Amino acid sequence: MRQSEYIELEDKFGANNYKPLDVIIEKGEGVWVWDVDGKKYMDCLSAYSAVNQGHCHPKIKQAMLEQAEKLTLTSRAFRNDQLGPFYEELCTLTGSHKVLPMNSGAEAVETAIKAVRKWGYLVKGVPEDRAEIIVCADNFHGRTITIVGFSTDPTARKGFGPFTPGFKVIPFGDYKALENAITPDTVGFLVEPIQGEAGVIIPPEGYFKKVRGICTANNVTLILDEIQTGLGRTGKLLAEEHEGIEADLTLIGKALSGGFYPVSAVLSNSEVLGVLKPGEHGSTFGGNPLACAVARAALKVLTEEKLIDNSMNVGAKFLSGLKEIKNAKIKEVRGRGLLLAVEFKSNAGGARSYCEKLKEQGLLCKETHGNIIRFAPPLVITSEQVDWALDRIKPILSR
Ligand code: IF1
Repeated sequence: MRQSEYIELEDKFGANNYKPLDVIIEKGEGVWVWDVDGKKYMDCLSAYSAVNQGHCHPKIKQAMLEQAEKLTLTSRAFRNDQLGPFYEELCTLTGSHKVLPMNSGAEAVETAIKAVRKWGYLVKGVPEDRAEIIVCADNFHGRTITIVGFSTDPTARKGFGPFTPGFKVIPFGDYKALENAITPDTVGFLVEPIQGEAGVIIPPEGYFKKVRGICTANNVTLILDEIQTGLGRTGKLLAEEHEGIEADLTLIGKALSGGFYPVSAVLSNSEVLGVLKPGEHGSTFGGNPLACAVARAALKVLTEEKLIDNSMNVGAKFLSGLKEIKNAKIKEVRGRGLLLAVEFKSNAGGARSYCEKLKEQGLLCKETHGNIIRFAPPLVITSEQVDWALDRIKPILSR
């Protein structure tokens, strides 16, 4: 089939909720993907940071195949031999006390909301149905009704109400706003360490240290959504390490499976997740043996192959390369580890046309908010491959 025929099929039979670049990918390996005509591209999006370990990593693939031969799903009505070891390995790696496994990122967010509300009533003593959670403007935490209900993006929320009550929005990066928003009914502050969808927005230095202190002082749980920033993307295992803090609840997903399978998790100190009792929460697929086996292999690859250090080192080189680009239309170049962005001025005519030109040159990138290009290649990218990318990006972004 020709590329246009695949596109026609999608347009004819699929819901129209995406506007992808017109490239039909059929194969991937490491940082590379190939389209149905055999054209090779460097993937600079990594499925929004889900394939940090690179496409079709052989060790994760092996774990998946071996587990699929043996057992895939038991439900949580019975136990399975992968869940306990997965819990232990994940807790040891992240220094957590307890894990609650789910599937998508949005489910991890929903789980955290339920857990901190319950904690608020049982432990903090908030009166029933009064719990409040504070979130940030320009957040992105997923697509469920509750989550889009506290989004500030009109496209994400308009037409989907009525929404779940109990959320309060404050500006990102402003710890005084957090201090002022907290009431005796506040049970949690849900925030991304770096706002991804908003355009790789890095908060002011010291923000999270202040936030941690304010949450502790007011008996408010700090919930860090590390679904995009976690698992090496920013040059640390978790982005919270950049500020030397620890969240009460940490949400991970995406790269927890290296892109093979939807696996997410809520990590916590025992007090918060400890409030959930049998029957109060769950999922048919959450914690299934196939997911656990894949996630165990995905975590092992991250550490064994030193992908987190690579993200830090190669990311710094990528960032300084992008900063060398001279173009009056560029407003800012920023990033941490391999989560990088180039923001164009609002009158620059948008970022989409740059993404189209980069595609012609063999690089797949995605614009966000019209005027920002995000560069987030798999963490297996080598220094030479960064040179290859910069050789192509520089001339195009200089125009
Ligand atoms: C799509 C964005 C990235 C996330 C954070 C939770 C979730 C996400 C911080 C939900 C998901 C995805 C979803 C994807 C696009 C993508 C995205 F541009 F929309 F913001 F990565 F930057 N928390 N982000 O980034 O996880 O339920 O999707 O597993 O197409 O909607 P999910």
